[in-house]
Amino acid sequence: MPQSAKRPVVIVTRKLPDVVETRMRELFDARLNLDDRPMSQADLIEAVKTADVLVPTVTDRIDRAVLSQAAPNLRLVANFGTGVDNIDLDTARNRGILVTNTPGVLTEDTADMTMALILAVPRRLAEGTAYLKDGRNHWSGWAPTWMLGHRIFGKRLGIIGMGRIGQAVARRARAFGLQIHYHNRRRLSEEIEQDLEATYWESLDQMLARMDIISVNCPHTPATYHLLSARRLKLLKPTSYVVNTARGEVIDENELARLIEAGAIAGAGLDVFEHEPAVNPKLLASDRVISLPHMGSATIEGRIDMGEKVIINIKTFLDGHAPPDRVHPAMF
Ligand code: 8YV
Repeated sequence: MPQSAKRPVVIVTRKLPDVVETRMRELFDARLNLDDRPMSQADLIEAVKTADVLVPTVTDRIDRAVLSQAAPNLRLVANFGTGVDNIDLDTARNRGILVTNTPGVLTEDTADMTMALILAVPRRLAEGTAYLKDGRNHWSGWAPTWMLGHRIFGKRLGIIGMGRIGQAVARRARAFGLQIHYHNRRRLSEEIEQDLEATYWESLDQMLARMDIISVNCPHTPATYHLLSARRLKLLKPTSYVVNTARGEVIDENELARLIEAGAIAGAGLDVFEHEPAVNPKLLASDRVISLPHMGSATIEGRIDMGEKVIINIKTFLDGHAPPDRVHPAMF
């Protein structure tokens, strides 16, 4: 029998960096998506009928309808990404399908992007560059009261979700002179709090009412869906900014857009949206919002590291060991 016939079938839903695809081809019967056409739900159902391992991304909805069609040979869903809100984890667990993700390798890149937005929105970077690029404008030169933004040094940053990425944001923000505040399901150890000079708020409501900048860094789970609800967004100061590099679903996006338009929130830096790839037109139209197309982990290095993690998870699993990044650690 040719070697490829015995090799496990690994279906990868999107185009990955060449070096990752090459390695996958060496190790597995890798079915790649070289033209990067996003898969439909029907394509995903076909894939789970054939695959031993599925490698989806945030753009694939691996829901109950898909997982319930999986053939018994599908034993692992090795997500290319840290967030696993694209996967119905309960159905996967009930069907004995292991799910892994790629934590850790995109922490610094995502924190950099968060910090970039924390700087860019109050200092109006997008407006400045758009002004110069627009041929209809004739810049007459520097003026003392033009393009004024707000200082971030000394302001209060409230981080929602103080996991790896939240803490990496806190480290950067301290270097820029921001005061670090946070809300998290669990309070951090005293040692980490002291190290980050971070103040814990058990009450998210109370924290929101007192911050100058809010950064969303928690995962999207049923418990965090619309955590920043219409009611909570109204607690923010009119001078405050909201930055989100986590998941759009954590914020009531319509209400955020409405409050920015009404001047009840000063602006936002958003890398993620509630109904991606759709973006609320009010947000796109606003000068006070910087919108990015989900670029938080978009570095060549990061995407190669993510691919490497996916390969390690698949390989250890196929070799009969517990893959390192099990979403349900007890499952193996
Ligand atoms: C990834 C992300 O690029 O890993 C995550 O959770 O949000 C992104 O940075 C994307 O999810 C890949 O599937």
